[in-house]
Amino acid sequence: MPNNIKSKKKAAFITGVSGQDGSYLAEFLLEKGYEVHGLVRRVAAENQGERFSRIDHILSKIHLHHGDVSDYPTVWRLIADLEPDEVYHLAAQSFVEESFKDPVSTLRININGTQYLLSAIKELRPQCRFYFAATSEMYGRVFESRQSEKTPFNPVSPYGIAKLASFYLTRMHREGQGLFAVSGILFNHESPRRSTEFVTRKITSAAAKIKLGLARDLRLGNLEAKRDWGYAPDFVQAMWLMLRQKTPKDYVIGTGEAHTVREFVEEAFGYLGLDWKKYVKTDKALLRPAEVGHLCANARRAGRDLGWKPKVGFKELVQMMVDSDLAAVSAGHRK
Ligand code: GDR
Repeated sequence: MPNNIKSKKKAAFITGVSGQDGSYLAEFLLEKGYEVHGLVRRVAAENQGERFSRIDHILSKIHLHHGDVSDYPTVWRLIADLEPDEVYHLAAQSFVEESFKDPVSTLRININGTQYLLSAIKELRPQCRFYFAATSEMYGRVFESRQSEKTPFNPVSPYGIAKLASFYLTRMHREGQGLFAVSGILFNHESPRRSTEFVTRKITSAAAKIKLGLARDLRLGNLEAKRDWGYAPDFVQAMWLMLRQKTPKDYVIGTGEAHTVREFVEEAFGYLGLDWKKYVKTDKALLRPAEVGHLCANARRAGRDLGWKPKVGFKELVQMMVDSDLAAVSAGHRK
């Protein structure tokens, strides 16, 4: 298309498009008729096979841009060139455990990128709507058993602290600079596309391997941590709905049902007819220096304003992930 003829489609720009949420969001926006642009790190571009596995099937339909969200000239140029109508800022160092090992990179990536995007939007494209991927990890050692938009924050990891800084930067640009900039405070959300460093997929992929005789045990850290686990595709719909509102606001997104890691294990192994106690071993090396013990969403505001509610519940989610891993492991083993 010649440069001077602009597509009439709405343009969305997703940072972190090759991740779990980015891939589901890109699919969702394509279905809604958007022109979808995604930012991927150069390292991701170099290992295309594995890193693009989640977006392989839509690569011909989306526009990929290579660069780093913590590089200001790249961010500036992309906002100037793409003139997006909506920006979904999902790119992050998203593994909480890693943030204890490398807090400096976590702070740099998870804070700077947000400020760069907001600055560029403010200068070049102030009508653009901005979504920031905030997190329940910001509640940390919780002050209430169910966390809503009104619950005070109390983060205990470098990851949670960095996300909270970005949450406030987003709010500052909304309240002080007049941008349509909102944060979704998303509780844990999983799927067969989750990477295996996170506990849910670590459990389902190990259970599948044990079932097929390809692994003997599974080492885990804290089994008593409670999380509110939802299904990622339900959550990306909420991101889009937040940008449809008349008044920009932050929203908590979660199912309102919490389970321990132990319950997740029981459900996954039980579904395969395995007694988890024979296979799961706890390993002190996997405990976190500071743990968030109990997270459970109060997503009433999202229900009321966005009409959002989760479609997939806990059991269905676990079983779907186990089924997917069982199929993948058997296919890989047959090759
Ligand atoms: P979380 O997800 O830290 O909640 O952040 P994760 O799956 O890593 O941990 C959940 C809970 O399980 C406990 N746990 C283990 N975790 C991992 N990864 N590996 C283990 O072996 C293990 N054993 C027990 C953890 O201690 C923790 O309590 C996720 C990420 O997606 C964030 O980016 C996101 O912001 C939040 O969810 C909402």
